[in-house]
Amino acid sequence: MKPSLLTIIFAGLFLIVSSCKEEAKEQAPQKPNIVFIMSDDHAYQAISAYDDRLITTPNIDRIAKEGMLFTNASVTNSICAPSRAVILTGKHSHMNGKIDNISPFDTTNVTFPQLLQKAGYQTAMFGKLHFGNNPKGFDEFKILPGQGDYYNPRFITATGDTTVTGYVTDITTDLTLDWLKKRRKPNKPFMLMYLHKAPHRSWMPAPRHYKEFTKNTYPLPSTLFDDYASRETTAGPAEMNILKHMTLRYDLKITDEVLEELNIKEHLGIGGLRKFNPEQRAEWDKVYGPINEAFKKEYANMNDSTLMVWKYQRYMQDYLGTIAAVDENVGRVLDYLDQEGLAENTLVVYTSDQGFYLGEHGWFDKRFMYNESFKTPLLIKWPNIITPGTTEDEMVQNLDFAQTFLEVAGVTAPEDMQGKSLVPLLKGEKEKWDRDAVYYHYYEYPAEHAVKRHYGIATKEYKLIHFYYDVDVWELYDREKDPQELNNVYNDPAYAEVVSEMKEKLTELRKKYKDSDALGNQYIQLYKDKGLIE
Ligand code: SGN
Ligand code: CA
Repeated sequence: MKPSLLTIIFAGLFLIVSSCKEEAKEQAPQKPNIVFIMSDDHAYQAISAYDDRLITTPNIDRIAKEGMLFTNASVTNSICAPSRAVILTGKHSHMNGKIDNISPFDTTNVTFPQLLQKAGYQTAMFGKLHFGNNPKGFDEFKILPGQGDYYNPRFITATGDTTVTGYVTDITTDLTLDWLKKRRKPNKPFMLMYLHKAPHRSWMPAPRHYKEFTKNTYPLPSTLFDDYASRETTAGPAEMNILKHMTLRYDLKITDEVLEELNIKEHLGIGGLRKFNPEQRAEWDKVYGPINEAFKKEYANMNDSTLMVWKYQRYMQDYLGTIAAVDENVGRVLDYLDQEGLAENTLVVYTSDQGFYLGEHGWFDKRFMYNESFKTPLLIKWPNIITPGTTEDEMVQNLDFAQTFLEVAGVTAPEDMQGKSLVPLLKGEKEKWDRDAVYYHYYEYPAEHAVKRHYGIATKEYKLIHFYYDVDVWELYDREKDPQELNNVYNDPAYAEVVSEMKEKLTELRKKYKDSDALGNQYIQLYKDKGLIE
């Protein structure tokens, strides 16, 4: 049957109208892009926007200059994979099941990238995830297996593994920029997770930073020689003291030959050095060879105190050296967003999976609810929404990211997410923010670094912690009078009322977040079932 003239006219009109609609759709303001940058173990003390005594990080600082610096951001469980699970699910560890680095992530959890992908976002992840399984809800991912390697790292992708020669921080950025340049479709919003391995142990800087950083001497933290008084059974037994537990070989790069000559025996392997190719090793030897020679000469004259200081300096040189590359590479990504005109409609976050001890209390590592590992850096820029250069001191947590990103994308968050969208704070609407306390629970014990299981509550003024399992110890800190948390005042009669108020608040918070002793015991049972404890 031949179409009538009228049908042809109607069909033509329909085409014109629908193509206009298409055009209108293309021109409609696009939803904001989200770039989530996270490093591994990056202490706020090593970001100059927070503290410029150790290092200058001009590129990371740009995010605060153009946006907001959070001075009271914390994590709910200060360890890698659990923090990532909290971020992706918007649920506390006891609810998403990822309580430690050991148990696998339960992939039946709903994560915010899955919801954004469903809502039309392009999604990509590059760098360290540390879940033992692949992320869901990503159009593309290239992730490091487990902790990954600093040099010549292998990446897992949806289509197989690939190993790239070079330095992990540079490579993670190359992969990220490659996706932004070549596979991102300009007509859709995107959510990118750009996740650095650095500055995780064993702190291997890029060759271009060897010389500069190994020359430096850093100010000693005032609590480097903490004797753990009033915290004898909690902080005391932790195995993360720089003098006692940081190794010369694996951590501080003293070679087997030197250790043998000095008759020092250590259990930890050679770590990142094993991945060097001969050229990389030669470059490393040029700078670290003389350090080894000097140590060989000085060692005989060292006592505990001078060895502690030497170790601290060596630790800082390498730890901060790795951050120099992170900062440069963050700059590359920010520059790209600026150059492409993307920055204007992109929310950029810089954070770490948790804080870290840079010699405070004599420590490295994290895990405790004490300040340096509980607090995490958080800087966010979002042009036209955040007033540039704002400092925000409200108590926010990594628990809040999922709901924040969903609100930014105009997606309704599932009811069972436990955080709070930060959007009101980003908009400067502080009156809409009513949180006065945050909750914390750490589980990975008995394990490396021997930090006991504990949960607690923090308000701006106080912190109450309960250590359990093989101890039953309560601690209370007056955060205003004792910001370094050196005096546990739990048994001080002057604080009796505070203790009882804080305990009441803690009970309420545990109820609100659905945590309990029964659940804590189930997670202990899990260790028994796995044969990790008797
Ligand atoms: C490794 C490190 C620990 C560190 C954990 C967890 N030891 O096991 O020092 O606490 O990772 O870090 S190492 O000898 O292997 O370097 S996390 O950031 O992944 O949670
Ligand atoms: Ca970490």
